[in-house]
Amino acid sequence: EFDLHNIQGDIWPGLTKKYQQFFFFNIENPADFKPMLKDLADKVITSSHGALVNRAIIHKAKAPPSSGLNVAGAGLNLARDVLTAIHDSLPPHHEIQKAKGSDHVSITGVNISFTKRGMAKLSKETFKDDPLLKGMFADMVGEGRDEAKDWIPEFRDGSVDGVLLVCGTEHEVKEKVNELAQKYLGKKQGIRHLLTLDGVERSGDAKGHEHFGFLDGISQPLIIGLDDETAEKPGARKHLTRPGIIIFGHDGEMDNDPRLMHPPWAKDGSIYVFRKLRQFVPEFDRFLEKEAPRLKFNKEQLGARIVGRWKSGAPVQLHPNADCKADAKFNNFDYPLDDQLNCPFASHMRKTKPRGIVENRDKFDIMRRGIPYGPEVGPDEKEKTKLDRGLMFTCYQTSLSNGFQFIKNRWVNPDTFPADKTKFTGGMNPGQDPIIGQSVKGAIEEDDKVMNMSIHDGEGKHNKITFEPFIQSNGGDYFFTPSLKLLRDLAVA
Ligand code: N7H
Repeated sequence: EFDLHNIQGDIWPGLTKKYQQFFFFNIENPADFKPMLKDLADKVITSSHGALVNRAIIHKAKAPPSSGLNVAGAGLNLARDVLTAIHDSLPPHHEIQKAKGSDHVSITGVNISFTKRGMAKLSKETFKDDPLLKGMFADMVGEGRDEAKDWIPEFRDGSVDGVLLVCGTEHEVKEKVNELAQKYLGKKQGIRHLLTLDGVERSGDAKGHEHFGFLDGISQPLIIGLDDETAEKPGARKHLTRPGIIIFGHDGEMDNDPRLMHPPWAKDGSIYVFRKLRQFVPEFDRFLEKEAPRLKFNKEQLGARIVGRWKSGAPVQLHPNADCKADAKFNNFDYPLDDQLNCPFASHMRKTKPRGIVENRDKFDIMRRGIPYGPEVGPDEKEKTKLDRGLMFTCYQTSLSNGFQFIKNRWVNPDTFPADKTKFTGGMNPGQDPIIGQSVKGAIEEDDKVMNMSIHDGEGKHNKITFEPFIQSNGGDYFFTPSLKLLRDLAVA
């Protein structure tokens, strides 16, 4: 059912990224650029299949030889059919061993996506998906929560037509981007380079953790038919996602939003959100320190309630008092309908996926593929942020109006969501998401200015916290990520 050679690998299973460059470009001369799309598809772009093989090789390069060619060990639990297909196409064992022997396993992953303007230049009408047509600037700045002055100029002026993603280690990525910029994305090929942004995984104990200190990338949709649905023990897996919620042309897409019938050429593509979110880390830490005693919590307990997981990743719903490292990646749980004793209704995770209250469980799912950026907090940043750090937030879905945009506009920002909970929140509304919630700048209504969240304190009594946003949006855009077949077709269109 799935053509793993046709889907770009960052959509699923995700490109392996210690370091990532986002190369944003403008298509000045479409006629010169179009023929490049075939070469890119044939020689450069990493498909789902390619990404799986890369993972197996990278993982194998680290694992002891005795572990054999076990792809399942490469941090993925794959559906049986996918596993068989991958095993059959892996390089022979001795080649992998050779790669392991050399001190440099050079494996990069490369993907490409286009804005609606880029797609129009490549002669494809875009979708009827309103946010995609609007672009992120009109969508987010228009709404009054993002401020134009904080946006990177290149995202403001509507000149971004596409983005090339290159993932790997820092050295490999930089070399690869230079090479590709010359061969396929240079002046000669009708391309004007606009801007490069770098993401970098944190290292040491902070590996896999975003800058506030929390392990990320745990609660990802498991895609029916691609991921192993029985992977998470104990108990049946609660949160499965139909493939069409994330990838066009598959089961679930039509229910996703029947008004947005996709054109057949979209099959195996997805909609990609890129958004640079600056994080104010010292401010977040000082806030936890200052507020925790008033709420009869320690700093870690309050942090866990704001995010929904402890820094290790263990869900606070299951472990309200102390971290539990054994459950660091546990994801098979729901929230009770009518209490927030362990986990506030408005905590980041509960806002962005209100497990338990949404009838259609997978409809609003997104596949997050972000990467942190910027340096660690320095000694002269005890109180206030001086340097630029945060998250290059990215995600995939087949409907922005059910995915990213819906989550932000209907769940994260309105303090009234989830509805009808005032009986359990001391009469106040549940509040805004304290991690990514944004107020309306210059708002007249009090409700749009103040950010607050209802919380039950360490003695189980209702309380409230009030905060300033801990993030700032520097902008981004909405993109379409085509299948490899479509790239080849566009080359001759
Ligand atoms: Fe969030 N954080 O560190 O606090 N996020 N997020 N996010 N987020 C999650 O379970 C974070 C952002 C979602 O399925 C975790 O994988 C930060 C945006 C969703 O239960 C942590 C930023 C949007 C989930 C963070 C940020 C989302 C989720 C727990 C920005 C969408 C899964 C780790 C700087 C609009 C919920 C995990 C579920 C989890 C953090 C942004 C959405 C630690 C710092 C913009 C859907």
